[in-house]
Amino acid sequence: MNAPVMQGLNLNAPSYVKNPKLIAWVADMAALTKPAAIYWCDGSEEEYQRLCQQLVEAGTFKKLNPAKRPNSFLACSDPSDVARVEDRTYICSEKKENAGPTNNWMAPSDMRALLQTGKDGEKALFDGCMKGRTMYVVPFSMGPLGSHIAHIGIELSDSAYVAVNQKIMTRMGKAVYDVLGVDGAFVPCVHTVGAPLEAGQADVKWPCNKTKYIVHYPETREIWSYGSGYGGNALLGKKCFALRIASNMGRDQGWLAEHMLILGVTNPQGKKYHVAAAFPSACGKTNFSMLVPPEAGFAGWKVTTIGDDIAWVKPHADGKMYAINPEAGYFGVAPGTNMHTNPNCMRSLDKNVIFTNVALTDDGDVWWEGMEKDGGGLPDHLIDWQGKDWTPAIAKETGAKAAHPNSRFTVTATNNPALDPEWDNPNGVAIDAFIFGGRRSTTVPLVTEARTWMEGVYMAATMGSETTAAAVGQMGVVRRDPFAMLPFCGYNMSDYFQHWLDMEKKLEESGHTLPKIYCVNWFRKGDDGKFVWPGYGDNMRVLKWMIDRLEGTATGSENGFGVSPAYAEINWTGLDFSQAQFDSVTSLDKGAWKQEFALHDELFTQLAYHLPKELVETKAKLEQRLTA
Ligand code: SAT
Ligand code: MN
Repeated sequence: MNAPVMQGLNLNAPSYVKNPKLIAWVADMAALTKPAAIYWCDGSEEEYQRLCQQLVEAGTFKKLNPAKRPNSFLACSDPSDVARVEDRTYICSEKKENAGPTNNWMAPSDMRALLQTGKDGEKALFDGCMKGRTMYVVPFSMGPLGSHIAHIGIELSDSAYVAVNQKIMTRMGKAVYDVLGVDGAFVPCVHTVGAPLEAGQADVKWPCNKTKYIVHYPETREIWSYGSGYGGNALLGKKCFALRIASNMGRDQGWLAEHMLILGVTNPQGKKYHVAAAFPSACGKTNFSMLVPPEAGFAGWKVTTIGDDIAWVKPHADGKMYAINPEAGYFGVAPGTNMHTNPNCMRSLDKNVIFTNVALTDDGDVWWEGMEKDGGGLPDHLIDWQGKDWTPAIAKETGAKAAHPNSRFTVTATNNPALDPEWDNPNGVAIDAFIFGGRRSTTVPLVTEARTWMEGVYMAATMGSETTAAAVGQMGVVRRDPFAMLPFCGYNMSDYFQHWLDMEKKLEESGHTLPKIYCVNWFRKGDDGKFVWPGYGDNMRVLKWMIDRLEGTATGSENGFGVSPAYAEINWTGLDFSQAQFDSVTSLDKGAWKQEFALHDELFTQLAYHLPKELVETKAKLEQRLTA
């Protein structure tokens, strides 16, 4: 062990950590945050068990009944710390215009004064923020270790909950240091729950702070997160690194970091395709990525998961675009998940799971809304996610949810029975199509193929979606969510559009085949307010039509917006879905589209700085076709 002693604190760096820059940074951060101890995670199974046990003793974790849910735990957060905090999330680029109008911005010098250095006698937020706690040094690789598409991060966190979740969500551990070597690059990520413990002060089971800052410095590729212990605010490899920082890397280096699942679909002849699909948080990406094709009519078809949330896509010398899933686990929404909506996911959750904010059953298992559809009905009694008694009668009277609507499971990808054999391939998988989808009760049809890359980018750029519980704020209002990246694009959104447009030229010039682009909407509602399209496994019918298009066996018909399937082109075997129902999910209503284009105008006005003029020209053409 090399053990520089600083301010009475032993840095304790293991001998296998050979990167002087990393060691110096950890020393600096320890001097700033003043933890009681530093612990270097090695990523071993033994360590995972030990930290989980520690979390049980601290009251953060409850161990679930091993007969029902082996090696699994439930964490219930502070009721104020249950989702990403978009209004507290900052992109601190040197110039405000480089963060763009869709991101919160503060000058890096001002932010550093606030977080690190202090100003005018005010103490910096990170100064002493880890007092009384252990600083965990968490080394992780986003992407298969050593893959040319992967990148390394080191997270310093005073939360053991973060350390164990990172073990599941990333390739975390000792081996990362071999890849890093003496002079390798890493993205430094500092996280604190912002709840220092004074001597003798008892801890709470979910420490956090009312004040929250989720901060990114794109130029120096740094992440600083203060005050939250939850999901995307605290597991910094995910949205902070793999999307906000990586989107900046992608722009500079000519690749794409996207909020996309990746799946493989194999036809009965054994030919396999790969698609990457973008949907906003809590709109069914995990379900789609684990889809089970309908039994009737789809014998021999197989869908396999490469990733459920994030894709890094890089052009390759063989003329194709290759995608990897930078993550190694799933942090998925629990409510609504059941044997009908996602059987593969339910099977993934049999063992070795961390649940956050779901309900506890009387026999020490977990429960969430939607599970009643698996035959058991509603349980007579539960402890809800806030620790209160829950019964069907209470729920009826007060509307109380047993599980928080954004409650989550953390589980390793290898638990997934539908895991694609190539999911860990360092070279990634070749992408044949991109899909973009929002949650729209009206207007946007079930499926449309873009005629051109340009029109595909337009569809993605103007995507809208009704908001969900994944972010703090009002639910169910339509907001524009370009590329499902609104909360995750780490630079000016219009420059991001330009990057997508530039990809076409760059790829064509270098002899690449461009993936096709599709726009989907599973969420159209009828006059009765109910979803018309059955969704889930039946989405296979739409996926198959896309494959037919790729293979050139479906003609489709032009609908002004792009190319859409004729009723007869969809395989309806086993599903009773009439032409009239089909018309109601595919119809284009001129009046609704007039209003829709007015909203596109609003978006374009907001994004006027650097907005590619081709998008405005495309809008004029589409508007002419759709509303004339
Ligand atoms: O909280 S996370 O960002 O990890 C999940 C999500 O909102 O998609
Ligand atoms: Mn997501």
